[in-house]
Amino acid sequence: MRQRSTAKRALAAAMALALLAFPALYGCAPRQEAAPEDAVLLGFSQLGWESAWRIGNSLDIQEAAERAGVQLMFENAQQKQENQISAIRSFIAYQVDVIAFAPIVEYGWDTVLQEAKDAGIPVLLTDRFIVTDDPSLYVGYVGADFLEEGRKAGDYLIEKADREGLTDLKIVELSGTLSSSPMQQRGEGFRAAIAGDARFEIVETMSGDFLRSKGKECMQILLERHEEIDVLYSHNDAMTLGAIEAIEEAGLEPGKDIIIITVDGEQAAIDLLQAGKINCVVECTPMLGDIIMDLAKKLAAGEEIPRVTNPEERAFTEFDEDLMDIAPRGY
Ligand code: GYE
Repeated sequence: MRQRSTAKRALAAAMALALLAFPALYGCAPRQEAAPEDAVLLGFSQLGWESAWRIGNSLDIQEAAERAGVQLMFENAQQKQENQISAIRSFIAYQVDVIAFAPIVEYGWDTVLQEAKDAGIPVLLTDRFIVTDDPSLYVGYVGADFLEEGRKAGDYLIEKADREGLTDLKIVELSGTLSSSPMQQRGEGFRAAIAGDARFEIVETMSGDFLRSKGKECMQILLERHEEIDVLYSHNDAMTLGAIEAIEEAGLEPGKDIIIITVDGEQAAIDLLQAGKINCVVECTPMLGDIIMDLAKKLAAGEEIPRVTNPEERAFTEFDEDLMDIAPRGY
């Protein structure tokens, strides 16, 4: 680990105070206790606050840092790539031991990541992926396998159609933030699963930016535009919750008139699955904090880490025998 300066400590303390000034954003005030002098200093750039998933992810990272005795500089970019780039630059200026960030979109990181590399600071991608010609710009990725999530969504739909003898299913897709890796890969994995099966047709895809409000707006437009919608495939629960409001306001029954498939697995979606208003929830866990802290410590000690770390994830569906026994989700 590199030498820690007093300036770094002062900044980390100032940032902890800044977090305390906005407790509403976190749901509760994060506790930041004095870390030992040799603690690993981790700069983390979170992309925003768009969903319960994201809030759960931020809280988990802060709590895991405390548990692990890692000193965390946590910056929230309010949904703007340029804010993430500035945050990474400030982490470089303060010579943190490790930088981790959740890239809002796939492209546009090479310059700032080259700066981190030149400064000798390892960068860990968390939650979302980037596209770059130079894979040496980051040391690893920890987060979900979004292609697999999309495939699970498609596999559920095939099972549903097989069991109930359904054909000619018109699908609308609510996609996440344009050019983000979960948006790209959840779409791709789903298409790969249903490819070549004449029972399914995606009639329109619209981006709801992973936001509940936009999910509702998009669904209202889709319901007006299409006479027949049999399936909604939504890239996250927040958009799904908004879309369900639109479906109910249109006098339709979600889960029955329209088959609903969603990704994330936040408590509100599991509740609706149990109530029969959602048919399939593909899990994507935001609880990445402990893995991130473990990897950050290894990187700070100069150890190798795996290139990719995917947490275990499953899908919950209306066909599960243990549907009513799902443990509280915590997000
Ligand atoms: O599915 C969504 C969030 O990047 C996996 O971002 C994450 C996604 C998650 O806004 O709810």
